[in-house]
Amino acid sequence: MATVYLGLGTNLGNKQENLNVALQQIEKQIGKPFSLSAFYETAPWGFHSENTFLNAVVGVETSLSPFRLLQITQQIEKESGRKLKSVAGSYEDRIIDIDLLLVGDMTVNTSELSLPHPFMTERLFVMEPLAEIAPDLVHPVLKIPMKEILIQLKLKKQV
Ligand code: PH2
Ligand code: MG
Ligand code: MG
Repeated sequence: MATVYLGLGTNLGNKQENLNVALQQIEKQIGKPFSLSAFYETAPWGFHSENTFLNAVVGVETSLSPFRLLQITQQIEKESGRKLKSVAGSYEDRIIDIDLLLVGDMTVNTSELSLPHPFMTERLFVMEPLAEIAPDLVHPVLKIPMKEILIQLKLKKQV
């Protein structure tokens, strides 16, 4: 079994509902969440859009492999009606995005999947909910607890 943290984001339609539908599917297809953050309203990061995001992080225990998890989360995105994946490095509005942040302390570096998520420590919309539910969880590569990474990120954003 591995402890998995998934990042959820939506900035189209009924965002609350989109997160709830994704969470139901995660419970059905991956495992029962042991922890769920609050839903955070956040400004679009890395692209321009008039639609603010609702972001959350959920923790799940599962024996599924990282690649199986990727397949399942992409299938849930598709079934929720997500049309566009980011093309050539530019982001798009989306009904639901489910990102694999951490799968235990596994590291994966392939073209389809990188673990830990390579940008998670740069993004307040990930680190805020993650540090809420797992403040003492140590990042498997940086070896720093999430609450510390969040403090450092907030300081960096002030500069
Ligand atoms: N996801 C992105 C790019 N930018 N900004 C916010 N606020 N929330 C997101 O979930 C998000 C984003 C890429 O997936
Ligand atoms: Mg994403
Ligand atoms: Mg994604």
